[in-house]
Amino acid sequence: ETKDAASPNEGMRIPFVLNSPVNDPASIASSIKYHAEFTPSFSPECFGLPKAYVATAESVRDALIINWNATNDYYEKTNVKQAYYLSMEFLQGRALSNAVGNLELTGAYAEALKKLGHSLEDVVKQEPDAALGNGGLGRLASCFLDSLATLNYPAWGYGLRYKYGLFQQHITKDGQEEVAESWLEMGNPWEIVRHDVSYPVKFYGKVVVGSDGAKHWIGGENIKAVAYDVPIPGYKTKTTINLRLWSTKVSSQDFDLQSFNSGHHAKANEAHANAEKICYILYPGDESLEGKTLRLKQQYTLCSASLQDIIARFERRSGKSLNWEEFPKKVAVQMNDTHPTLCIPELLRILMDVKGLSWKEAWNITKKTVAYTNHTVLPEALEKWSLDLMQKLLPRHVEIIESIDEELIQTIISEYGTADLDLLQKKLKEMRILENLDFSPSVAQLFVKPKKAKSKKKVLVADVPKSEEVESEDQESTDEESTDEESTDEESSDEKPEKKEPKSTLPKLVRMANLCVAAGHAVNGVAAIHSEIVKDEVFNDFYKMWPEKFQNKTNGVTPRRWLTFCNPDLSEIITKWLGTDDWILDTEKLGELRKFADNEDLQAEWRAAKLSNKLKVVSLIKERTGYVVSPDAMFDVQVKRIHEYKRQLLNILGIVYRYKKMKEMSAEERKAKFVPRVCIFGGKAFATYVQAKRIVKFITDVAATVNNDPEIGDLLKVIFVPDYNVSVAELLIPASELSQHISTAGMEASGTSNMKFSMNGCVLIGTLDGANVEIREEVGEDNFFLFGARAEEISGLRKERAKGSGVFGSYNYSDLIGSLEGNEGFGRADYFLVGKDFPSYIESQAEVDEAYRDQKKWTRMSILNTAGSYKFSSDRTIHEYAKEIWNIEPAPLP
Ligand code: B1H
Repeated sequence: ETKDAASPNEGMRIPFVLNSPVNDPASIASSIKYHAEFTPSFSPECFGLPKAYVATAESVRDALIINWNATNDYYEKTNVKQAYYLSMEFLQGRALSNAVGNLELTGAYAEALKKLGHSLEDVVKQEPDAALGNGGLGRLASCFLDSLATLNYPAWGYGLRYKYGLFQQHITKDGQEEVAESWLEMGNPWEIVRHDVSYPVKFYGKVVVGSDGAKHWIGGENIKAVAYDVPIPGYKTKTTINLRLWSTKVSSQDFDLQSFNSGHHAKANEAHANAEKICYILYPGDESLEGKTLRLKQQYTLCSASLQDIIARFERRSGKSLNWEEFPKKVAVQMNDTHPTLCIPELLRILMDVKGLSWKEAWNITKKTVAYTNHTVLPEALEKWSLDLMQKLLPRHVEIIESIDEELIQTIISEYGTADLDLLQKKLKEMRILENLDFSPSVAQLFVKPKKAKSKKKVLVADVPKSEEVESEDQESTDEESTDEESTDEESSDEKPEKKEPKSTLPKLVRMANLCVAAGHAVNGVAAIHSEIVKDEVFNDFYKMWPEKFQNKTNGVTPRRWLTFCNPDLSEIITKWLGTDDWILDTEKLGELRKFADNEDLQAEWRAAKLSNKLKVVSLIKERTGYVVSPDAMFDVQVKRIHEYKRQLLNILGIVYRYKKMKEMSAEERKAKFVPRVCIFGGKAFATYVQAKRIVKFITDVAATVNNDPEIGDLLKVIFVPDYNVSVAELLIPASELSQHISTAGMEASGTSNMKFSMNGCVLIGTLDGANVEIREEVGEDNFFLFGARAEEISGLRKERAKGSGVFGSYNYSDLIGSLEGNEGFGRADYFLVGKDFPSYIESQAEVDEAYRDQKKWTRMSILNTAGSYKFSSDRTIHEYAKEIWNIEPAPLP
C-alpha cells in the first residue's frame, strides 16, 4: 500500500487530549452543561431530571472514553494475551452510580449536580436497568467484568444488544403479567456504536467445495452484526475494558424500492425485519419452531461476530509475524454455559475454510483456546439442539460438529478398548455429541457380531408385532439396537423371514455440553459442591477420561456494587473500624471485623445502618404495593427467579403455618412465641412456566389474607415486591436481616445473592447447596441457619410422600399442592422435597426467632457474616480464572 506523503498520519489514531481533567465539581458542572447544550436529546427549554441524567451520563462517558482508548491503545501496542467472556447474558443494571463510584467521583458529581439544581440520588434513579440477563448467570458475567477491569486484566465481554431486556413484571389480580422492557426508549448514553466494526453473519444456504478442494459455505440469508461498545471502568484504576454487544441489521443498505413503490410495504421491509428481530429480545419463547430458530440464530450471531472480531484483532496485532499457532497464546475464550457453544465450530470453520488451515491444526488451536463453565446440572436445562434445525440453519457447522463427534468417538474407543463391546457401545452412546445417530460405518463395524448370531437378530426383529414396533421407538432399547446391526439376544429362536430393522425415529440431537467438554481445555463448575457433582455425576465419564480438564471456580460478586455503593452507611462503618478502605480491593481485610464483633459501639452503629436501610425499603414497599410495614420487624427476604427447585413454595407454606399457629394463640402467647416479621419475596417467573406463576399468585393471595388481618397486625406481613431487578436488589439486600437460600440440595449450582446478603451482614437460612456450603464454612456454623436433606440423601428421599391441602383467596391451589402429594398429573410426588424438608425448616425458623430476640447476639452474627464473606468477592474468582484457565496476566497502564 502506498501512503500519501502529505498526510503521514492518515489512518492512524489521533488522540484528543483534554486541557485539564474533569474531576472537580466546577469542571464537572461545566461538562454536564456542555452536554445538555451540545449533545442534545431533549428539548432545550428546561433542565429536568431525564435531561440531567443523560447529560451527566455523557459527561461521565467522556472520562470513560479517554480511559477506554488509553486501555485499548496499550493492549494494541503490547499485544498482550486477552480473555474473551462470551455470554448470551449480561445483567448490568444501572451504570451511572457504579461509574462515578469506580472513578471515585461520587462526591464531586453530587456537588456539581447540586449546583445545577438536582440531587445525584434523583438523577441516578432516572436510569433504566440494563437487564440483558435472566438472573445469576447474567449478573455473574457483569460482576466478572467489574473485577476484570479493576484487576487490570486484559479482557473483553461479548454479548448481544437486545432491544428488549428481561420483561417488566406487573402483579395483577391474576398474578404475574409480562410487559416488554423497552430500555433503549430514551437512548443509551453508555454505548458507543462502531459503524466501522461490523461483520457478515450467514444462515441457511449450502456447502460447496472450491477449486482448491476447501469447503465453503454459501449463506442463504445474510445479515450483519454491528458493534456497540459499553465501556467498563475498573475501581481506582485507569483500566477501562469493553463489553461489545452486537446488534443485527440487514446486510446491505439496499432497500427494496420497487416493492415499496408498488405498495408491497411489508415485503419491502421483510429483510430488515428478519435481520433486526434477532436482537429483539432476551430469550425468545422457544416452544415453537420459530422461537427455537430465532434463539439458535441469536447464539450463532454472538459466536460468529465475536470470533470474526477476535480473529481480525489477532491478525491486526500480529502484523507481519502472523502465525496461527500463536492464537491460543493471545486469545482465551470462555463460554458462559453452553449458550455460546457454536463458537467452537465457528472458530474451526474460519480457521479451515477461510484461513486455509488443516483440520488437525485448527482442532489443536481450538482446543487450546476455548473453555467452558457449567452453571446447572438440572437435566432439563442442559441444552440439546435438533440436528435437523441446525443442519438447515448452519450446514457447514454440522459437518464440523460431526468431525468433532468422530474425534471424540475415537478417543472413547482408545480409552475403553474393544474387549467389552457392550460397555464400549454404551459409553459411546452416552458420551458422544450427537444423540440418536447411527455410527459411521467404520465404528459400526466394531459391533458387528459373528455371522452365526446374525440370523437370530433378524428373527427377533421380524417377531415384533407391528404395533409394538411403533411403540418401542420411544424406548432406550430400540435406540440401543438402532446401530446394532446384529443382536445376540438368546431368547429368540423362531425361524421367521428376514426383515430389515426399523430405523430409529428418535429425534437426532446435538448435546451442546458434550461438545463443550470435548473441545474445551477446561470445564468448571461454579461452587465446590457443584463442581463435585459435575465430576461425579453429570460428566463422570468425561472426568474419568480427562480428569485434568475439570476445575472448580466458586462464584463471587463485586464488592464495589454489592457493598461499597449499595450500602454506603455500612461501608463507612467498616472503613472507620478497619481504619482503611483497602477492604474494597482486598476483601480479606473484612476478616478483621471479627475482633470487634462484640463491641457495643460497633454493634450500635451496625444496627443504625441496618435501620436506615430498612427505612428505604419501607418506602419502596409502600410505593410498589401500598402495604405499610414496620421497620422494627425482622426483614426476612427471598429474592431470586421463581423456580420450583428454589422452593419459594417452602417459604410461603412456612408462612401459612406460622399464620395458622398465630391464629390459634392468644395475643400474649403469639407475642411471646413469634418475633414480628416482614416476609419479602421478589422474582420473576419464566413467562411459560405455569407452576412458577401459580407460586407468585399464591404468595400474593397469602399476603392479601395475612396483611389485612387486624388480629395479626405488625406481627406478620407478607410482601411480594413486583419487578425485582438489579436496582431493587441494591435496595433490598442492605436492608435484609434474614435471607432464604433454601433450594433442594444438589439443585442450585451456586447462587450469588447468598454472597451479597452475607456481605451486607444478613444472616442466611439455607440448605447445604451451592455456595451456601462454603459461606457457612467461612462465616461459621453458628452464624448460619441450616436445615434440610443433604444432596446425597435426595434420591432416596424422593420415594417418600408428603401431605397437605388448602385454599387461599378465591383460587384453587390443588395443582400446587398436588405437586407435593403426587396427585394425578404429578408423577414426581414432592420431587423438590418441600414436604420432606418442611419440619426441619420450621424448626430452623423457630431458632431464627429465638436468636433475633437477643439483638446483641444477632448483631454479632450479622457482623460475622460480613467478616466471613471475603472469599466471595469476584476479584478472587477472576484471579483464579486468569491463572488456572486463561493464563493471562494483569496489564495495568503504565
Ligand atoms: C444458572 C442458568 C441458565 N444456571 C439457561 N443456569 C438459561 C440456564 O436462558 N437460558 O436458557 C439461562 C440461565 N443460570 C445460574 O447460574 C445458577 O442457577 C445459579 O446457581 C448460579 O449462581 C448462576 C451463576 O453461576
